[in-house]
Amino acid sequence: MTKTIRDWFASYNLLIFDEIDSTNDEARRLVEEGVAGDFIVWSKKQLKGKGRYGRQWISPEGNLYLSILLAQPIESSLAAQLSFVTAVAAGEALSSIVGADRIGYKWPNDVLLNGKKLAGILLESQSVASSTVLDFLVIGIGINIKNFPEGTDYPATSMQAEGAVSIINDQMLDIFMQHFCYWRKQWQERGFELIREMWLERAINRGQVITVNTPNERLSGVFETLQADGSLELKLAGGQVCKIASGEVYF
Ligand code: BT5
Repeated sequence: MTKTIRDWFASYNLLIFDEIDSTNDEARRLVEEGVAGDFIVWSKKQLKGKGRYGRQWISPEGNLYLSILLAQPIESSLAAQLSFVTAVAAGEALSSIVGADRIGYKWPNDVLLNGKKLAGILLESQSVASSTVLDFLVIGIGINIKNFPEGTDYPATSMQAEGAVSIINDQMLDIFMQHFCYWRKQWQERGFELIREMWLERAINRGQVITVNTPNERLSGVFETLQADGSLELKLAGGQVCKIASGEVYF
């Protein structure tokens, strides 16, 4: 393991691994071991990369696997917004490489390239029971640069497969982190509305009928908008408006 500090984000320590089980798990372990302040765990590959709901994130060498540990206490109600800050940062970073019209967002946490899943985001946090403030937040992001898995529920892709062949892992890290720092600052200074608008501009299938599997039920309706707390607003056939906090979208 080596440790460096990049000049463009001097406030983050960068911890680099050749391989690790999961960068999110390593970030959490490092906090438990007493590492203080914001830091980044970057690994060339993951042996047990994680998606949401205990799913697997397939993580061979050649892609970007990164977790950002934010150490400042944050209101739990604001944490979901950071998932969208991260998606917008990734979307803007990727747009600067592949062109803006090829990038889309799929609620809640996917960045798409040419309509296929290129990147996923996983937020994990810890708080004292009953507290509304999180002790820390881990923002994990995986971006497929060279490889992508076949046969996933939602079609996947990589930058290389879509023709962006010249980018390499550490360039992508640089570009993503520059955008993350910028959009995090925008969010801190101006609030969520700008991020929400940026996300909605590239949200795919807005205004169309979509199906959402929530932990309790399966709902179909028109994808109306993204609410201020990050939930999806769906208008059902009978006109009833539903607010969905977590789930899986199908088109
Ligand atoms: C996500 O979950 O999309 C969040 C993925 C977060 C990964 C990062 S990598 C760095 C950090 N460390 C970790 O351990 N995780 C984070 P979800 O929405 O649940 O999507 C998971 C689903 O996407 C899987 O069930 C597969 O169908 C599909 N999938 C798995 N690996 C993929 C990949 N490399 N590219 C595209 N789709 C993939």
